[in-house]
Parts: sequence; structure tokens; C-alpha cells
Amino acid sequence: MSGASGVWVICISGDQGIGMTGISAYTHHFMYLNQIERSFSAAHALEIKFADIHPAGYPTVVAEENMGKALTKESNGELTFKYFHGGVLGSEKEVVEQAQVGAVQMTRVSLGIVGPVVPDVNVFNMPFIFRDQAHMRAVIDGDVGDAILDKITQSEFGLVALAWMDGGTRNIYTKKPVRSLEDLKGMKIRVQGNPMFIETINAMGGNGIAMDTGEIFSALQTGVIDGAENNPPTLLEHNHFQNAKFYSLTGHLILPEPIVMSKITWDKLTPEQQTLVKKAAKAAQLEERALWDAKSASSEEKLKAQFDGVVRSFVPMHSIVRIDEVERMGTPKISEAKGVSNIMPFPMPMPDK
Ligand code: BDP
Repeated sequence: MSGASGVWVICISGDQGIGMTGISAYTHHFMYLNQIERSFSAAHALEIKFADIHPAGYPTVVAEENMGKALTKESNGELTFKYFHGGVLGSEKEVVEQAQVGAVQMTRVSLGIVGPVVPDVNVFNMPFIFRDQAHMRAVIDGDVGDAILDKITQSEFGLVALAWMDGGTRNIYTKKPVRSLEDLKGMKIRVQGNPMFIETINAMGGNGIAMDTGEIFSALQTGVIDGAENNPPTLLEHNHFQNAKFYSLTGHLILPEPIVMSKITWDKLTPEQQTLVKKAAKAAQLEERALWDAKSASSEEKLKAQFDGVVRSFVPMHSIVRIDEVERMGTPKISEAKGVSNIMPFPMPMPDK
């Protein structure tokens, strides 16, 4: 059997046991053309399935959908885009697993769940690492932001990290008011599955409990947890405010969230397509930032209205929970993260540019 005919059979049937002798010349011809067509389209055309757990209209979702439209347009239709919002493809962890095997091509993931796999990113997962949102943005826009994206790409995570989405400032929300660290004592507070977050809540006096985003609503309702922590848009859009009426402005985490692509998909792209994807993701980073600011402000307004008439909320705690205090408490994970954060001191200084 010639090399070429061997290729035909292997590629089309996937069964190396089939010989050429029993196949008619006409079928050979057809199969050969079919094969050429397939390998041609495989190199150029690709459907990108993108999944996000947030609902329609959420800043990340809007920016990601627009990124998909730009990609389709700029690739002249070679890259098509199918978007799944609202967690229809599963939890964030499940979607990451699908992306790792190439069943989903792109997603946005919280650094919270990346930390246990890529410890370098835990520098951003440390409490009070950024002074404020502007500080975080300046850092992710600079060399350190790129270095952390590279760490993800070079790890065993199986995903290429392309750009950052803004995940805002995370504060604690509870069923009973928390006006001081004293009030937090013994309260079960949901965090993402990252030991560093559990230790942070524990260091603040609470009891950190890890669970998926999708379980928070009923866990609050049934009292399995006393509270959780997140930014205003998530508190509003995931309806957690219905069962947790107090929002204490702890500002303990300011967490950017990378847009990632399956390495399997990335390797199928031509260098031009890779450049296009990177460019589109970076543009989405900036677009989402503006959307984020508007959504965060409107969410706060809506939440205040929801909370009014029930009991007071939005308790500022910045002055109570301070970086030096949490640092004094010290926790093994925070110390460990400081150990790997040799690219930046703790707390991180504002970059010059
Ligand atoms: C939101 C993030 C999302 C996380 C979620 C959580 O955007 O990626 O999964 O918090 O805490 O703010 O589970």
C-alpha cells in the first residue's frame, strides 16, 4: 500500500485495519477529495464555543459576545463564535475542565479557582494586595499582569491566558449585620475553592466554607452558610441579595479574571488567527472595564434600594479590616503566596506608568 493511500484510509475511516483492495476507484476519488476538503477547513475554519457563568447583560458577557463578533468579522468568517452564558455548560470548574480537553474553546475564569493549580497567581488572590481598583488595573495593564498571564499559559493548566476581565471589589454579605470583625466571629462565609480564601476569612474571624457559585443561593436560603463575599454585580445578578441583606464593605479582594483559550484550540490556529484572538481579547479587556464601572455603580444603587426598608446595609469596614491587621494575623497560605511572589513585594506598589 502506498503512503498516500494509507493516509486516505486512516484519515477517513479512522480504522487502519481497512485495506484499499475492497474499495472502488470511484470511492477512492470521493474519499480523497473529501479528505482534502476536511484538512483544508480544519486548518482555517473553527467554531469557538465560549462559556461564562454570568447572565446575559453582565459586563463580562457583553464584552465577550462583542469579542466574538469582532473575531468573526476580522477573520472573514473563518472563526465563528457560539456563546453560552448563565452557566448552561456547567460550573466554572466544569467549564475549565471542558476547555482543558478542547470541548469548550474559551472561557473567563476567576483567579480564585486557578490558584490551587497555578500557585503563582495566588499573589493576586491575597487579601488587600491591591489598594483599590485603579491600583489593580494599573498592575494588570503592566508587566506584572502579563507575567501572571504567562504563568498560567506556561503551567500544566492546559489553557492559554489572553487578557483580563475586571472582577471588581469583593465585600462580605451576610444574613445578620457585620459591623466589625467581632460580628464575623463563627459566621460561615462561602468562598471560592481556594485554601487561601478560607484562611483569609478565618483570619478575619469567620469560618470560610468553599462551594460552587451555583450553590450559594440555596445555601443562604437554608442557612447552610451565614454569608458569602462578592462584588455588587454578582450579589445582585445571582440574586444572593434576596437572602443576605447586609453588605459590609470589607474590600478584601480585588480580583481580575483571565480570559483563557483551550491550548488544544490555540494550537490549531494559524499564527495570524492567534494574533487576532489575542488582539480581540485585549480589546474586550478595555471594553469590559467601562461596562464594569457602569454596572457596578448601578448594581450598588439597586442593592441599596433592595436593602432599604429591611435593614441598613453597606457597612464600610475599610478602616476596620486593614492590610497590616490581616498580615499580622498571618496565615500559612498567605505566607506561601508571598514566597512565590518574588516578582512583586507585598503590598504591591503602584507601577510608575
Ligand atoms: C464572581 C466571578 C466568578 C466567580 C464568582 C464566585 O466573576 O468568576 O465564580 O464570583 O465567587 O465575581 O464564585
